[in-house]
Amino acid sequence: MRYSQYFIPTLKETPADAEIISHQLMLRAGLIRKVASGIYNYLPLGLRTIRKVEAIVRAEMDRAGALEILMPMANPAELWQESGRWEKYGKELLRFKDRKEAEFCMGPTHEEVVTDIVRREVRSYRQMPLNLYQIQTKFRDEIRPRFGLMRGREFIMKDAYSFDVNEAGAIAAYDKMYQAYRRIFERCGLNFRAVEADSGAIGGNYSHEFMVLADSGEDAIVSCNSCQYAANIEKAEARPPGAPEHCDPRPLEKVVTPGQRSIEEVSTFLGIAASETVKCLIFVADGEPVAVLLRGDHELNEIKLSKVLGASELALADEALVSKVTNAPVGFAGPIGLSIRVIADLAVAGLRNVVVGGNAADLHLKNANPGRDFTPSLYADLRNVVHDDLCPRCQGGVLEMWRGVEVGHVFKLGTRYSEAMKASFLDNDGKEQFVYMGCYGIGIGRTAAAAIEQNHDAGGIIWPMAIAPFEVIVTMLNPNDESVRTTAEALYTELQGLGVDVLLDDRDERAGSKFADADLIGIPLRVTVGARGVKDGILELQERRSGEKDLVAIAAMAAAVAEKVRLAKA
Ligand code: 9G3
Repeated sequence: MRYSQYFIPTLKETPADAEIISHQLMLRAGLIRKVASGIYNYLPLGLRTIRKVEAIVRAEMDRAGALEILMPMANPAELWQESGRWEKYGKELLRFKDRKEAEFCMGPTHEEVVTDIVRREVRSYRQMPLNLYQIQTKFRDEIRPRFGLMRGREFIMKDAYSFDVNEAGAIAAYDKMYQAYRRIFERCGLNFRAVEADSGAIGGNYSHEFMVLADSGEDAIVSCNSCQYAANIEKAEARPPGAPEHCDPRPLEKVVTPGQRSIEEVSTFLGIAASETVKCLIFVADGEPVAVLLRGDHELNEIKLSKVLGASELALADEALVSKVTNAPVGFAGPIGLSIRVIADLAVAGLRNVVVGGNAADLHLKNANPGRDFTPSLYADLRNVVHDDLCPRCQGGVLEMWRGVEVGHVFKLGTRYSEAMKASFLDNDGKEQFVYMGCYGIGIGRTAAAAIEQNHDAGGIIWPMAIAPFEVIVTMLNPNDESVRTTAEALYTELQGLGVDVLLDDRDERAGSKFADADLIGIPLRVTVGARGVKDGILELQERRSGEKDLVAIAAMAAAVAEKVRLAKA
C-alpha cells in the first residue's frame, strides 16, 4: 500500500473525551472514529488489525475442530422468552419491533439462537461433539460506554458454543478451547494470564478469563510466584490463617472517639495499625440485616459474601437501618451486643485485643476478643486477597497482584440452556437426554485495544508483529529524488513478493513528520531510503520497539525484513 493513496487521518491533539491510552491512540493514529456513543467506524488501518486478530482466532478455532457459522444480529423475542432471559435483562438488551409489530432484540450474545439450531438439527449422540462459532457484531446497550473499543455498545465478538453428550465430553471441549485460547493470545504477541474466574451459580473450576496484563486494566488478578495458581480477585483465595500465637486477653475497655468513624480515622486517632481493628459492615441480604466483620485493613469481597449467604439481593444498609440496628450513627458499629446475625471473615478468628465499634455515638471498645466478647454465627472467607497472602494451592508460594484487561472468557454451561429450550438427543441406549453445553468468547476489538494498552510509548503504538496493520514501512526521505524513488519502489515490490505487509511512505512531507507518523501508527519495522544510503548501497532498518538500527545492503534488505517478520511471529 502507498501512503499517498491510503487513508490514515492522524490527529495532532489527544481527543479530550478519550480517557485511556488505547482509545487516545486509536483515534490519533486514525484507526477508528466515533459515530455515536459506544459506536465506531473502523477505518482502513484499524480494520487491518481487526482482520489480523480475526484470522488468528479463526485459524485456532478451526484447528481445534470448531465450525464457523454466522447467526443473525436480529434475534426474535420468542427464543429469548424460552430461555427466560427476555424478562431477566433490562435496557441493556436493545429491543425493537418489525413492521408487523413482532418483537426482536439485537443479539448481545447467542446462546438462544445456537441452542435453537442444535435442538432442531441434532437428534442423536452420533452428531456430537459439536462446536459452532461465529465472529459477529454484537450489541449491548451499556449505561456508560467508554474507553473506545474496550467498552463499546456495538462490538465484534468471537463466540463459540460446544455441545456434548455428557459432562466428560463437555470438560474435554472446555479444555480444548482453553488450549486454543492460550495459542490465540500467544500468537497475538500478548503478555497474558489465564485466571480462574467466578463462575456464578455454576460450580467447579470451569470458568477462566484470559487477561492481558496492563496497569490500566479494569480487573485485579493474582498469581502465585511459585506455582500455576492464578485467579481473578473476585474468586481468589488465600491460605487460611493458622492457629494464632498465644496472647493474654486484656479487659474490655471503652474509649471515646469523637467523630472518628472510618478505620483510618480510628486507627490514626488511637495510634494503632488498621490491622488491630475490626470493621463491622451492616448489609441487607434478601431483606434481612446481617453484620459482617473483617480485619480493619481487609477489604470485603461482595461476591464471596453473597455466595456464603446464598443471597440473591445484597446491599449495604442505609443510614436509617444502621442506626436502628446499632443505636448509633454510621461509623460506630461493632459486634458486641448486636441482636442481628453476625458473620466474620476467617482472619477475624485469630485476632486478640482489637478495637471494635461501641454501638454508641463517639464510642469504640479496646481489647475486644472473639469467643469472649462476641461470637459470630459463621466464619468464612469473605475478603479480597492482598499482595503477599499465602498461595492456597502450594507450600511457600505467595500471591502477586496484577491488573488486566479481560479479552477472553471460557465457561462450562451444563444444561442451563438445553433444559430451558428442550435441546435433547437420544443417547447410546435410546434414552432422551439434554445436551451439555459450554460457551467461549473473545472480544476482537478489545484484544486490539488491550494490545495497545500493553504496547505503547510516548511516540505512539508499538504493534506486536502478528497484529500490526503493516509489518514494515518503507520511508522515502525525498520522493522527488529519482534514485530514492526507484530504490524504494523496487524494495516495496520485492517485499510484497515475499508476502510482507508493507506500507510505502511516498508522501512529499518532511522526514521528521513521516517518522513521527510511522511511530504513531506503530509499524514494527521501518526502512529509511535516503539519497546518501542509495549512493552507498546501504539502508537503515529500524525496530519500532527498541529503536535499534541495523545497516543492511540494499540487495539484502528485503530478505532481512522478511526474516525479522518471520521470527517475530514465530
Ligand atoms: C444479555 C445482555 C448482556 C450480557 C448477556 C446477555 C454478558 C450475557 C454473558 C455472556 C456469556 C458468554 C457467549 C460467549 C462467551 C460469553 N452480557 N453475558 O449473557 F442479554 Cl443484554 O455473554 N456468551
